[in-house]
Amino acid sequence: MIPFSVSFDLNDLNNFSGNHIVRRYRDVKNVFLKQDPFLEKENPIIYEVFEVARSEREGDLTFLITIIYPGTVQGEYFMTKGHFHAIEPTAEVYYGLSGRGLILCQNKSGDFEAIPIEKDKAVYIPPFWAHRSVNISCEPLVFFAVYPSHAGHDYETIEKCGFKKRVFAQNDKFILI
Ligand code: M6P
Ligand code: ZN
Repeated sequence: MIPFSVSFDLNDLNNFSGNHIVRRYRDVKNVFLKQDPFLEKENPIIYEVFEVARSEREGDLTFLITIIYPGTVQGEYFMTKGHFHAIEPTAEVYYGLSGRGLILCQNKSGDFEAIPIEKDKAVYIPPFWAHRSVNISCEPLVFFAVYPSHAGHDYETIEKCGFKKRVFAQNDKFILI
């Protein structure tokens, strides 16, 4: 690989040349506690990822921006599916660009942390911790992320046991339940 740069111009992501991953309500509805007939019908985009992944080789890095739209499913804030890395001893760094959110982190011993993210805040997710991002604001939550290209995504493990806490809206604030 040779050095390169890419543009993440948020006003012009139509011309983005990497992987564009779009998750709509019906793709991710199972991660929410309740279901919503209106969202089922409209099937809006809950979040999307613009990822630059040119290699899966150990030593390379994959980077991306994620946009999680504002909203709730019956009061539970829009969020990502969440995953462990398939190659577990691999970390990840997020850097907040706009909006406000929580990064839910959980390891296989059951330890749980909810780390706030917002513009200009960096979050470190150590190896062995599953991670899920939640938008707790009324604007899109946008962040940059970078992780080792060979890490892979393991969705099944966390899907089976679930995260210990869910994030709900209550009186314009968030609560962890
Ligand atoms: C973050 C990163 C990505 C991930 C994305 C969506 O930006 O961790 O690797 O793909 O969130 O999360 P998920 O894959 O759990 O749906
Ligand atoms: Zn990850």
